[in-house]
Amino acid sequence: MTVQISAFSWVPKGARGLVKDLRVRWALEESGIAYEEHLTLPRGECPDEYRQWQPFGQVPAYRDDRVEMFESGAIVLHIARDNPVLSPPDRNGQARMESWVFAALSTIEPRLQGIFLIDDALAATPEGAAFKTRMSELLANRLGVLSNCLGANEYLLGQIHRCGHHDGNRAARCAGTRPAGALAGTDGLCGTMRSPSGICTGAGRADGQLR
Ligand SMILES: N[C@@H](CCC(=O)N[C@@H](CS)C(=O)NCC(=O)O)C(=O)O
Repeated sequence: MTVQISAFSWVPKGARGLVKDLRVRWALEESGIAYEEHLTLPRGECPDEYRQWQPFGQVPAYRDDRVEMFESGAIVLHIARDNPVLSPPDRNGQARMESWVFAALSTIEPRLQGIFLIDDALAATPEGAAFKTRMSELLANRLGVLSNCLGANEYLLGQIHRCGHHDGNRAARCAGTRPAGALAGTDGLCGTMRSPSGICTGAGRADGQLR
């Protein structure tokens, strides 16, 4: 069967290009794996049968002829498994790649979410502004470490092993548009941000989602 991924049939303007099916599209595009979209509706509007596939009613969900699964990180690791474009051939390299995927999801992303979720009304209060500033500092620290690890290299691991780099790019992109100053001192990430091909190498349809 052709690989299927779920996506929302409609996304508000501010969220376009940030929806997490992008991670899966990116891995598939880089691997040259054809896929089709299963479109669904967000939150309470999603049909019950979709929850059999994604219990929280979120996107993305994924299926191929061997597995049916959800959670973007798990899906990306599944795609990367046995795939020399995304995963190093040796066990240690694979372990490093997996480490970066988890770092993206559990070390970097929560810092970003703290800023992303605070709404404008709360951010306008002194407490909200202080919280946002603190979260921006914490995010800048994480992005600084990521930038140091990236150095002058295009990828965190080797030349073509791109898993784990994705969320660094995403975090950098979001940080660039939302928490002012979070990218200070992260030259490597800024360079990647400036280069469209660096953000979305070979990902035609994923690039489409960015618009
Ligand atoms: N941890 C999940 C998070 C998925 C997620 O937050 N998806 C968002 C879109 S970016 C969503 O479906 N939001 C609607 C909702 O939570 O009801 C993953 O990485 O797959």
